Amino acid sequence: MAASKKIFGIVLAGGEGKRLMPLTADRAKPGVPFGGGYRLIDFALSNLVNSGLRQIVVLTQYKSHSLDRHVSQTWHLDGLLNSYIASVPAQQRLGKRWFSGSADAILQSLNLIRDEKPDIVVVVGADHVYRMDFEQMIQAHIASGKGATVAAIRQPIELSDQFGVIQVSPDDPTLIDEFLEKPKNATGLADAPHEVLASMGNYIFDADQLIDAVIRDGERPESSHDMGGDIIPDFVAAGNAAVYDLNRNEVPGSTDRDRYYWRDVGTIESFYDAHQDLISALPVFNLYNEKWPIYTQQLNSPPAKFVRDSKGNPGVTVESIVSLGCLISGARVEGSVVGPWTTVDSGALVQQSVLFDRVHIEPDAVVRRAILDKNVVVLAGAQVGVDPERDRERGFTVTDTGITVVGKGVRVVP
Ligand code: ADQ
Repeated sequence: MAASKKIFGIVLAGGEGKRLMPLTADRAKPGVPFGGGYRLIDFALSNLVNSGLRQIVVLTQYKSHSLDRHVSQTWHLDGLLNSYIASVPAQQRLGKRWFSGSADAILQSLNLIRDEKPDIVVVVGADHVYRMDFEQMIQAHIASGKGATVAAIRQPIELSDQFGVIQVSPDDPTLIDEFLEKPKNATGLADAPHEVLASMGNYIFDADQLIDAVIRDGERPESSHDMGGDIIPDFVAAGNAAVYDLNRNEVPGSTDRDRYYWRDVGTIESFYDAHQDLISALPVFNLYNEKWPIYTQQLNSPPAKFVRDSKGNPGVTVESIVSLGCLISGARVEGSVVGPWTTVDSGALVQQSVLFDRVHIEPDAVVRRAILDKNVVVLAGAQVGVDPERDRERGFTVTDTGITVVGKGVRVVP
């Protein structure tokens, strides 16, 4: 860890995640299951812990119960040397109000920073799938001499309105000249007109400067109290913000395919696509990198099992991830991610789908290009994801690209 500097980590986990509905109807976005047994927040926390951080707070507020439970049950460090990961719900320390934005979440949590007196604060979002060594970014931050450093990655220009878009100085490619939060019209990069340099929503600050910035921001009634919308533009206006390109980051054990992988999984489409990235033989994002593990709760569950049904039909699964506790009996699962304790029965077919935990697919059911939340039951002979119009009529969410999403506990009838 950056020699002798004291580092404190803040995970912003209070967003509503409206664009992931109905998956966020009952849980905060960082608590949404991902890739079988993981939750989205596991990626940010694994990156921080693998980077050597040992004092981390997770700021939550919106429907945070299952997220809080996951963090407290899974993410305990050993307690030596004052190591901890603490989930801290909004506490209304500055009056009877919730966090009005991500900067306000930090303002309302300043006591946590002041208690530790860190030199440097790492602030990260909680809803991205990626690997990143923050230690290398901290070194770059210290070398830059700036008060803030923003992690960045190139993205297609048509996605500009979803990201903070960075222009670097022509004289110094590490200095941010302009930062526009989610611009409608962005200018492409000089060497790649169809790309922009997008903020990853991960920042490093000199602790004192972050504290001053959020206090100043709290005094501005016109501010939206947002890290990307207000705090970072402030540092940029003062010529005090550096950029750190993910391309400079070397994560141990990364493959050529997943070295610079980063996905914002804030929409159903991107959430679905990120699952597809996991499952091929040469995955675009490799969960099996033991040098930079992605940690999650260790379930006390039996292994997945694949058996023939009573008619002798085999349970067959290809290009898929199947979690602990699953039973695939005389059914076929293709190109799918199957969460813990899910069953797929005789004659059923599951294709290019994402099943959360404890989903039950009864005999002869068909599930195609669908995301099924926890405890969904697809009754015998029922179909989902096969006829988008019918799925819409039944009240399921169907995206423009034809992905059907079925909310928690729904029984899908034939
Ligand atoms: P968004 O992800 O759209 O853009 P936001 O909705 O503020 O920004 O979410 C950022 C993180 O803060 C998420 O982890 C979210 O859970 C959390 N958060 C949001 N509101 C919060 C609140 N009131 N209290 C606590 N936590 C809260 C951001 C940046 C962009 C950048 C993209 C990258 O603003 O500049 O490009 O991330 O995806």
